[in-house]
Amino acid sequence: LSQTPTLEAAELERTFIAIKPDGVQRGLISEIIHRFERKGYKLVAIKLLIPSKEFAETHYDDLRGRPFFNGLCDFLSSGPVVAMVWEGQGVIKYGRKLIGATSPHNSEPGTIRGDLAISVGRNIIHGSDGPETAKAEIALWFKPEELVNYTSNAEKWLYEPS
Ligand code: IDP
Ligand code: MG
Repeated sequence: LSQTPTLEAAELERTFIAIKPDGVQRGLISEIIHRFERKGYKLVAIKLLIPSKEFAETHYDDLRGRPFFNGLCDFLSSGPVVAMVWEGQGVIKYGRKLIGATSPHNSEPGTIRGDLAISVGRNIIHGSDGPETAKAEIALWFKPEELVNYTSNAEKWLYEPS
């Protein structure tokens, strides 16, 4: 088994994805994971946890002061969340495409929110919105040793040799 990565280090981009309590309660965990997995992205970390209100406030720190902030943080801490890190070329930006627009009303059919959600406050999934937030959110939700480094056997079929 080759452990030589097909991707250049700079292309091994990682993003933080979370299935919110509504997605978990509605039985959409496997549906959501399936969409990232079949695209070709590699799962490098996953855990189920109930975040505290304070933790939710830290996660959504940039939204402090917005009218929906308190309700949003109450909601994120209201039940189990599936926290994940996914890796692949362009996964931060394309992960947001798979997710769809913030409001499911504006999400295209074929996207996770477009296919599976209706209201903005119950839009089932979170995804980092850029490289800086991805880095910060991965560090907030995971200890370094929880990130599993391995070469996926599929990589040589997903990427051209560099
Ligand atoms: P994003 O999840 O698409 O990145 P953000 O603007 O970062 O969207 O907002 C974080 C979350 O806050 C959204 O996913 C949504 O659940 C919630 N939210 C955003 N705007 C509103 C709103 O106008 N009303 C209620 N909830 C909102
Ligand atoms: Mg956001």
